[in-house]
Amino acid sequence: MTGANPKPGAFTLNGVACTGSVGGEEPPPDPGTGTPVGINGQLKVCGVYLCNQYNRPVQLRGMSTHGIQWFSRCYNNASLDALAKDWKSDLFRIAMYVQESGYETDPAGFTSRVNSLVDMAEARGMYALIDFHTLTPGDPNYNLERAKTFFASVAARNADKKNVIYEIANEPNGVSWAGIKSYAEQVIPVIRAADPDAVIIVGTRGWSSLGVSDGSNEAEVINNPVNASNIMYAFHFYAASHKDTYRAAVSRAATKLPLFVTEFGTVTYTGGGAVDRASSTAWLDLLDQLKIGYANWTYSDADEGSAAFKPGTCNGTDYSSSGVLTESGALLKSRISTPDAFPTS
Ligand code: IDC
Repeated sequence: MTGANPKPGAFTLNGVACTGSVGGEEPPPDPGTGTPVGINGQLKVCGVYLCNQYNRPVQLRGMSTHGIQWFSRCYNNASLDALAKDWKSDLFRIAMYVQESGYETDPAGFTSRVNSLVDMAEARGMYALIDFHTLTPGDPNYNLERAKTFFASVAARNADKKNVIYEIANEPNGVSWAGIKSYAEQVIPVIRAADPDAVIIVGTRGWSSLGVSDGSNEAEVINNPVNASNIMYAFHFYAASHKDTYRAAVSRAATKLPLFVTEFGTVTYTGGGAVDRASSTAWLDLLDQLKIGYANWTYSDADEGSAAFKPGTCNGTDYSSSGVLTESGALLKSRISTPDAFPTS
């Protein structure tokens, strides 16, 4: 289903190209003509931007799960409905830890859980960011074989979908950029072999700080980029910990590198503490100005300042009223739910 390649049943509604079912195949769930995926279709990298099916830059704004091994109960039809309809989220990041009781303990089970969350996002017209959430150990090469197995499977299974973005290493740490680049150049071809047109996001040195948290900077990536096309680089920040120095690096890097903030928090890098409203607002204003997409940590009821919901929310069915939101959740909902104005020609 692409605008450039109409199929039987294609039609246009409110200026948006749509298709009905394709003969002989199961029709994909109708994401709705006004949804982020319905409007933007298959994404691609153009220059330093993420672009939609009309080759126009788009900024995707959304939320990240907490570790799905711990907060599975937070991801259900009611919570995903709230994210799509009330938050008007463009994006749902699926944080699949590899260690800490994650993927390595049950590869088949976690692969299947990720796929079902991809489907739940697709049914609501949201992009799904599949996050291979490496964290400890920080060298992604430790998980190279697991990454190849996992991505071969999810890329084959989701190849025909338009809503999938792959994030191959959450936060490399204690590893050189050369080591990360080597990992990326081995994992990307595995994804491309199965799903040639999807956007892939590569983590950067120093917990995806473009090297800044390791005393380096974006030059190491600009001077030695990953040898692959249609890729972006991840940048992460925690607003109470990472301020002007980091914002300056992003401002410089954004003129040279396609960046995606696949994770950030309004609090400190521990995931806890108070919301830093001033720094969070400065960051979000900068990302809006640069059209850099983002996913906030976390769409969960974890008992920590970064969580969007108050503890216990996921034991119930109400994800919509203002009373279930934390300060961070209220701030993010107010930012994410504003109109996108995605270009449609
Ligand atoms: C944190 C969680 C916390 C958990 C910890 C260890 O919020 O509940 O105990 O991980 O798994 C990151 C990581 C992300 C961290 C988050 C906050 O990507 O996994 O989540 N953070 O510390 N990078 C910087 C901050």
